[in-house]
Amino acid sequence: MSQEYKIDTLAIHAGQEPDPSTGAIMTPIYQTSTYVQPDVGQHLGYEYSRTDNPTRTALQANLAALEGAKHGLVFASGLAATDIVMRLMRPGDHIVVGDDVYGGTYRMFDKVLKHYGLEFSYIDLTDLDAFQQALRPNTKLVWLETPTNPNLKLADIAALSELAHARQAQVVVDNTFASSYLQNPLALGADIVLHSTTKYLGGHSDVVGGAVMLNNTEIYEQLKFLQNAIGSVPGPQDCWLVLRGIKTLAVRMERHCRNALTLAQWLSDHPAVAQVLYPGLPDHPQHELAKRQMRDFGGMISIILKGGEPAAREMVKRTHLFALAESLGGVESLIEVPYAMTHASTADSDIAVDPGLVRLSVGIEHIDDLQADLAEALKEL
Ligand code: P1T
Repeated sequence: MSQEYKIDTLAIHAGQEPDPSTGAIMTPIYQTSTYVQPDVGQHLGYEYSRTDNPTRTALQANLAALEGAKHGLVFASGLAATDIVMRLMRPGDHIVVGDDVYGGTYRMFDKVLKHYGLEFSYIDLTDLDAFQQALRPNTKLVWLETPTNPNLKLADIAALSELAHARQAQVVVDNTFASSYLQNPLALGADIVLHSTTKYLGGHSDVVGGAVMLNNTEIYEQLKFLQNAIGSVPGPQDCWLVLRGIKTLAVRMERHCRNALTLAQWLSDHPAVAQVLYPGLPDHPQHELAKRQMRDFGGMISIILKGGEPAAREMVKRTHLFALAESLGGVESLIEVPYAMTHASTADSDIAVDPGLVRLSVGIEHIDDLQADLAEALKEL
């Protein structure tokens, strides 16, 4: 499919030709584990579904197109994708990580991979001097989220990539919070883009998945080898759900962004709210970077309540439309307290999450209903 098409069009069509045997416009769910071979050593393109499956092939091509990448690979979850990328590392390698990442990412690095001889430094990547000082001769990888989960800090992908490349380190951007619709890190100089497709790409809170997109064919071959060798692949039905979700990515993201900006502005004036963290607000420390680096400001808002942790825990019990749940990026609004939920594993670490921080995944419901729900929950807090 032509890379000239806009992302809205690619989302619907890339990687998906009508099925040649029936004309079915939707990519079939190839619910098969294996494929008949005409003779020993011959096959019709597929041998075994851990290695490849046509529904997965379609999703991988679609995701690559969304990031303007040559290659895409999908995995059973966002963390499975993270695990595969980290298997490019060798004992003794050093990885610089943003000091604000998903709690599960931190947990994998600190509780699993550290024991395999990898060294991690957690750095505030909004500070380019601190970043440069953190680079060591054995730094092989820079791992960043932007916007970050849950503090919504932004990292300058182009500047960090330039500095990292000067020291022969590769840059991985976890693009989950922005989605491919709002930000394309490879075009800004990053080497690998990673997504939890569970979030905006899937978009309907009905599937768990992960993806990696990149241009470097040599690294792609290594990752593809690992995908098959390790086996953390998604099934065809899960791939199909993500493909289906992506078709409406553009329209969903536009509504997520519009709703979130309206709520962020309104929350900024609310007496119970000490601080609103949203890149679309002019007082966000990286607002100018957000305007340069992102197409729009996203659907995630974090707020810090004046009443601290007790107020945060009370608020999330009171909402009706905003469901108290982990995860994000679905059409329905969610609310949570990262300190006690998604980021509980970062307690006593270099990752600082305010106990009074409430994270909102703003859905695509009507803005009036969402605002009324929050207004009611914040009353006299
Ligand atoms: O849940 P999984 O599909 O394995 O994705 C992990 C992951 C990776 N990167 C980011 C930025 C994420 O936010 C996540 C998952 N996050 C949540 C479940 C959450 O509620 O924050």
